[in-house]
Amino acid sequence: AHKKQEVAEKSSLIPVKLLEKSIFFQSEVVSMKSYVADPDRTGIIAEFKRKSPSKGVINASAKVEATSIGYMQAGASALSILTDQQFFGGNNEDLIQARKFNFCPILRKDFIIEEYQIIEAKSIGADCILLIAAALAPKRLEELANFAKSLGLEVLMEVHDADELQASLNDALDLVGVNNRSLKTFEVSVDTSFDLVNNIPDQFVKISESGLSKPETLVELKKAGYSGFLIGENFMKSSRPHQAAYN
Ligand code: IGP
Repeated sequence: AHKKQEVAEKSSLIPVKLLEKSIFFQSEVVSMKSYVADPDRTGIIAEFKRKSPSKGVINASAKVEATSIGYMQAGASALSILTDQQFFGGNNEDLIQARKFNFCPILRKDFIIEEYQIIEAKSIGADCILLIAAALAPKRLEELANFAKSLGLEVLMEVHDADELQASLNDALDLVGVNNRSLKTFEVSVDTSFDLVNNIPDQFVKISESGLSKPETLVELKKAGYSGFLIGENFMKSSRPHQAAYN
């Protein structure tokens, strides 16, 4: 409690005490791990993002309510909502809206580096947070993962290569995502997922992230051991993202 207080006092953000009063903070988390690993579901984590550093504006007019409901009706297992404003054009209100209209696991997609953001994630209705191995020292990543677990949230760790994976794996994680998009060149290669799958212990639910569009690729990834598929741009570039999700 002390630590949380310190974080809040350092910032000009909403005090932790208020965040903790949110109805979402008090509600039970929906398990991303079990929804994504459920063989009777598709494993697709459908993402809402308006723009990205690699593509610029993808869709400026899509509404988060219709899109998120449509994604779930089309058979997604879970939602990923960008809350980063600067690079992805998202905000916390998007996640709150998605939460109000859907009973399903929701991933808060953002660059999380401190405890405050994790408390905030829970207060806006997220069930799972993203921790990016490339952005955090392994010890710090584990500390943040344990903090998230202490609030009942699940944790998805994202890696780009075998070194990150080896350095940062820890028991507090629930899901491990392999990002097919290089952070440095923005180039996408699904081979990254195929190369790393056997380095991920089976206790973690395995997710392949980015650049996915073909059903055949998902079938191959599933055979290789992935249960989750994070798809954004391929849906969002359509004027009706949720209809794209049906195809
Ligand atoms: C989705 P795509 O290529 O389907 O739009 O990718 C998702 O993997 C991507 O948005 C993403 C991301 C991230 C965004 C993966 N890791 C970290 C922001 C931060």
